[in-house]
Amino acid sequence: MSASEQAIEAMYQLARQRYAELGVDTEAAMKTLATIPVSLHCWQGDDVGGFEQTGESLGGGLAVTGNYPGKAGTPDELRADLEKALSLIPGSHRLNLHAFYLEAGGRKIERNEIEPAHFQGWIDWCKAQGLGLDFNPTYFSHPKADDGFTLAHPDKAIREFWIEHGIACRKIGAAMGQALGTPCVTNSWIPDGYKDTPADRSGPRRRLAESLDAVFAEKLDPKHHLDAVESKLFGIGSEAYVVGSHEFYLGYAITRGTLLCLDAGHFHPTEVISDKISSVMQYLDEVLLHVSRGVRWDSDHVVTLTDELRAIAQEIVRGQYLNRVHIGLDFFDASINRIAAWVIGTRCMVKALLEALLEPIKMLRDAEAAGDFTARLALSEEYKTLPLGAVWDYYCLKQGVPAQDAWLAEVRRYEQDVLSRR
Ligand code: RNT
Ligand code: ZN
Repeated sequence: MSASEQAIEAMYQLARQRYAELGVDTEAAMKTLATIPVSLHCWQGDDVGGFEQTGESLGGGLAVTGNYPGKAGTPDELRADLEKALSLIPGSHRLNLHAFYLEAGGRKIERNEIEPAHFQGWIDWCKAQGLGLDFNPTYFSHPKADDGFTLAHPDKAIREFWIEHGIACRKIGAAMGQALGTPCVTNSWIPDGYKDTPADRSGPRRRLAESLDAVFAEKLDPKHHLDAVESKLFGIGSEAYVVGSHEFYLGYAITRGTLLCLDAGHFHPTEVISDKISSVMQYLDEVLLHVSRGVRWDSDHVVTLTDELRAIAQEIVRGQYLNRVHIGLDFFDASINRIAAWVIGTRCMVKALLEALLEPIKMLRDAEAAGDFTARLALSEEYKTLPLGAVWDYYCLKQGVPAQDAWLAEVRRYEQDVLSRR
C-alpha cells in the first residue's frame, strides 16, 4: 500500500466509526452503491453530433458551446473515450445512446429505416464492457425537423415519418435489452414548439398524443424494454410554447403506463425535480431522470455536487426508489475536456448517492415525528459536514479507480497521447 492509500484507509476507519455512532453502516452503504447504475449519455463525447455524416448541424434548439480540441469523430473514438471515462468512475454503469449514433458502414440510412443491425457494434462493445444500454430516438438535426415540429407536425406525412422512426427505435431498444439481459429504457424527447405565442395550443398536443399512441402501439416485453417520455419547459426557438410540456407528459405517462423522464434542467428556475420525485411516484411505477444542471438559459451544464443534486439522491434513497428510478445523465460541454466532463458529472452523481446512503435519516425522521423541528434543522446542518469524503476516497480505492483528484492526471495523459493527435 502506498502512503496515500494508507492515509485513505486510516481516514476511512475514523469515518466509519463516526457514522456508526449515528447508526449508519458505511460498509452496507458502499455495497448498495456498487449496485446502482448511472446511464452515461454518449452525446457528451462529440457535442451531440452523431455519426450520420449528413452535414446537418445540431437542431432542436440544442446548443453546445466551446471548441475544446479532441472531439470524438468516429464510433471507435467515442468508445475509446468512454472506456477512458468509465475507468475513472467507480461502480458498473450503463450507456445511453442516441439513434443518430448508428453505424451504417458509410451508407445513408433514413431515420425511419434504422435497424438493430446498425447498432450491433455498440451492443457488442457494451457486452464486452459489462454495460447495459439505453436508447433515444433522434427527433432533431434532420431536414424533416427543421421547421420545429416532428410528431406534432401539422403535415401528416411528416408525422408518419417520425412515427416510423419511433417504432424503429423501440425495436432497436428491445433488441439491445434482449442482447444484454437488462431492460433498455428508450426515451422520447421531441423539440416541437413555437418561438412565439401560438393561436392553437391544443391541436399540436392532440396530434402528439395520437402520434405517441401510434409509436407505442406494439406492446413490448418489459423484461427487455421500457418506454419513457421527456417534457421540457422551453427551448431555443420554442420559448413561448412547447407541445410536450410537463403536464402533457405526466398525464400521458400515467394513462399509458410509460415511464416519465424528469430532466433537472427542464423546469422553471425555482422548480426542482427533487420535490417532484415523491409526487410522481405515487402514480407511476418507474421514472427516468436526466440529471443535468440548468444555468440561466442553458439546461445542460456539467453536473456538480449542488444542493439540488444532493437532494435528488436523497429523495431516491429516502423513498426507497432505487429499483424504480433509472438514473441517466444529460449535459454537454465543449469548453472543457469532454472526458473530464463525463468523469466530473458521473463521479458527482455517484458521490451524491453515497452521501444519501450515509445519511443518518433515522435521527431526522425521529425528530420530525416528535414535532421537534429544532432538532431536525440542527441535525441536518450538522450532518452536512460528516466525513463523506473519507468514505468516498475509500470507495474509489476499493473499486479500483483513482481516488481524490488522481483521475485528472489520467485524463491529461490521454489528452496528450490520444486526443491531441486527432
Ligand atoms: C433536450 C433533452 C434531451 C436531449 C438529448 C440529447 O432538451 O434534454 O434529453 O438533451 O436527447
Ligand atoms: Zn434530457
